Amino acid sequence: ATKKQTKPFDLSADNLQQRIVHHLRSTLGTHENKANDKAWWNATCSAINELVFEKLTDTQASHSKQDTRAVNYLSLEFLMGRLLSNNLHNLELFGEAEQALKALGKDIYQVCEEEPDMALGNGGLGRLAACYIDSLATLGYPAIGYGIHYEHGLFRQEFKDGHQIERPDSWREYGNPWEICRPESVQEVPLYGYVESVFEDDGSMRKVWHAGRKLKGVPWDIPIVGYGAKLVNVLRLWESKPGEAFDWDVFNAGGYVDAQSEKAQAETVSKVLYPNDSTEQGKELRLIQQYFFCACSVKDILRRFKRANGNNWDVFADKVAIQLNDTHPAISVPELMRILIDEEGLTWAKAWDVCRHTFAYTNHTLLPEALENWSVSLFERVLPRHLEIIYEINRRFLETEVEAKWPGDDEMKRKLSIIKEDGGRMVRMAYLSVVSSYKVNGVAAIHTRLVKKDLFPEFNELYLEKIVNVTNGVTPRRWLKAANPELSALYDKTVGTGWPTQLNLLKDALPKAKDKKFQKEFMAIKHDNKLRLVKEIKALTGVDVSADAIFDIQIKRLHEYKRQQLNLLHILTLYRRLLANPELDMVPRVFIFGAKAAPGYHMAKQIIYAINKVADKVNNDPRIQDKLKVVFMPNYRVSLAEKLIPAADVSEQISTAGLEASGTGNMKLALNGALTIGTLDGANIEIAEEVGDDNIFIFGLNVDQVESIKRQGYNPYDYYYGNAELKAVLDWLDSDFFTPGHPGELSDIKRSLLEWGDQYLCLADYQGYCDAHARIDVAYRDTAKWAEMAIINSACMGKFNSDRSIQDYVDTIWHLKACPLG
Ligand code: 26V
Repeated sequence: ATKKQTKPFDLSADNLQQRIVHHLRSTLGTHENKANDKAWWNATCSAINELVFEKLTDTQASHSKQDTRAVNYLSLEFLMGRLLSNNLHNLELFGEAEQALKALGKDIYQVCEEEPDMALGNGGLGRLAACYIDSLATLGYPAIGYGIHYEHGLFRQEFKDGHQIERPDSWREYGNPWEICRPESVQEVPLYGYVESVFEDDGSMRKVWHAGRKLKGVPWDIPIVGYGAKLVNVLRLWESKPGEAFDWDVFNAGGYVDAQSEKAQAETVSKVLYPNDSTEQGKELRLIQQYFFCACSVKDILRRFKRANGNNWDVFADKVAIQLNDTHPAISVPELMRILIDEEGLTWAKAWDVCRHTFAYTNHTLLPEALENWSVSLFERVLPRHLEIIYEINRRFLETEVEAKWPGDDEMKRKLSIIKEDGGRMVRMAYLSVVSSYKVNGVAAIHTRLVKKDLFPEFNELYLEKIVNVTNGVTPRRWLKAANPELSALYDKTVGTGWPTQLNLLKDALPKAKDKKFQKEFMAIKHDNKLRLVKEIKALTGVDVSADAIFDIQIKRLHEYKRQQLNLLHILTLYRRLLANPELDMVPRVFIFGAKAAPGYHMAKQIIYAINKVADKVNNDPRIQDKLKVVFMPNYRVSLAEKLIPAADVSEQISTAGLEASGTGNMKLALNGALTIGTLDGANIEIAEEVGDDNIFIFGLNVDQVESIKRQGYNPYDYYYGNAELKAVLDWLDSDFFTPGHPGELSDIKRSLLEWGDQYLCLADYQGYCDAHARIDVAYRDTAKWAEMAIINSACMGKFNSDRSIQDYVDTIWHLKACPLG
């Protein structure tokens, strides 16, 4: 028998109840008789904060004493979602809080619903950062997350006549109980201006950057409680303000209004999260955002380093690791170089050595349009000194490293140059990141293979061992324990309560996969979760669906490469078959979508519109006897994912092979007992390895086949004319069947799949995809077999615990020592 672990806080429900009431009265100035749910939420958060901040202080004291290497996770995005229920679970106080609130006449789930999502991210990359800071704290590693304190997170999505419209998201309009401002750690950020060369008496030369403007970075700290609360780390988010005294003269000259507009300009920098997650637009404000938060973070890191180590730069990299979450924070490399050389007086060689042992870079995408290239002229205007430094990094890289490896090869120098010369001069941020980092990683095995083979083949030759794989993971605390309490309780009962940290323990349930009683329990939980979702669907969309249907779910950003349009083609195929034969024997299906489109991404918005229009028609067509329903849930976000994922039977992971770097939704869905229909792409491949080929519905072209079909010259018309059903559904989109009186409204989708070349090979994969869905229909009828497969999927997800990912980062990249509180 294992020893009962002690809880982080020995707090009774009674005690917690008193604390909540205390905060309701004294922090919020209200009273039990008149408090609304929002106030109860706020009071509960405050009661929890009291406990958490104590541990935060302890953690910081213990860090500065032990002074071991810490990782600084730099990311433009942290998609945190809600914090209350997560923090309660991590503090192992959820039960007590539930009881306390119940005694006060409140339902904890309803209270948690009051919390706005912290939607400071677009999708996979931002949510990954959130899972990783949870795991870092859980494993007791010293870590800080650095990001931007956006006033507005990702836009709120509404549908109007089926079209997406974007509304501002104001997650902290009336304050946020989790964050604390740290005015004592404000940083100053220079921008624009010019560089002066100052010649010293000894003949040496020094560069001085005279900034044209200064911003102020104000840090807001959010405590990150790991599971079991071994320590409390912090997420530090920077808010931009006008620099000290910068509007003083204008102000004194009676320019109060002008001063206000300068103030507004400065505050614009952290105003809003860019809602694109694939196209680089080269916007000045985005570059300033990146530099602003990198400059604040690097200065913050240096301040802490100096406090402990003075100017002993020899040990810098022993104390500091900086992880670049994609290239977005890559400007922190020339920023650190600038400070070390221009302000600390280090030689170039020494400063470069420091950087090369400090930075590591994670690549999250191979899509060429998502690779960041900044125009040299923009750089020159905004960050003149950084451009000089990048030139010098590039010169030395080409003249020493490239020259040594490929002597006299000018073509190679042109190819690997950090500055792209043809078609407008650009800074290639990915090359800058690879050259400056001591490790570069991809996020799933296949992705890393392609990063080496297709994205950075020469760098991979030049720097052996630099590119490594760390397969993504997700936190089982949020994505199973908190999101699926019933299944969690079943696992507690079956494999013990250690699984939230040791997710491999779920495997102990495998012997029960064929057990009828266990299957019944497992599927009854799924059914309960589906019933809850049925209500949510009704409330959000007005559509009635039955929990007896297969819930087939595709939730992710809307992107042509993720192929929501392929899902739609299959739905149209089923609809057509049903219209031809209303008695068709099929298991009823509900196709559920959740997806936001980048506001400027026309085709993505067209696909949303088409799905909504098809849904209108299908859901109101009595001929098909409810065998088919289509639901597009508006405003997909973390808190909605937490409701959808536990209710899924089928998980759609259908990207064109080679284009989805990893995917993480695929892991969350399988963990909650959904079966994957997917291509051999990203982490799907590793999921298939874990669950076995018989427990996953794989279809379509693999990476090699995609490559070869593209090489041969892909012709979508071959598939169009060669497949009568495919032709019929595509032609259907040209009619006004789904948009009565407005023919052609959905034609762009057909055009993109035929005339515009079907870049993502939907038509090539169409038949395989339909066949895989037919196999699902057959499999679902065998309820025992389906239950067994669902159990196997869930129980085999141990590998995809983000704690495992973080341990991989620690072992291969960061080399940290765990420092749990005593
Ligand atoms: C890219 C860009 C391009 C420039 C404009 C602003 C912007 C903002 C975000 C991004 C990120 C795109 C990369 C991304 O989210 N990749 C996803 O990363 C996940 C975590 O590794 C992975 O599971 C997904 O497969 C991958 O698409």
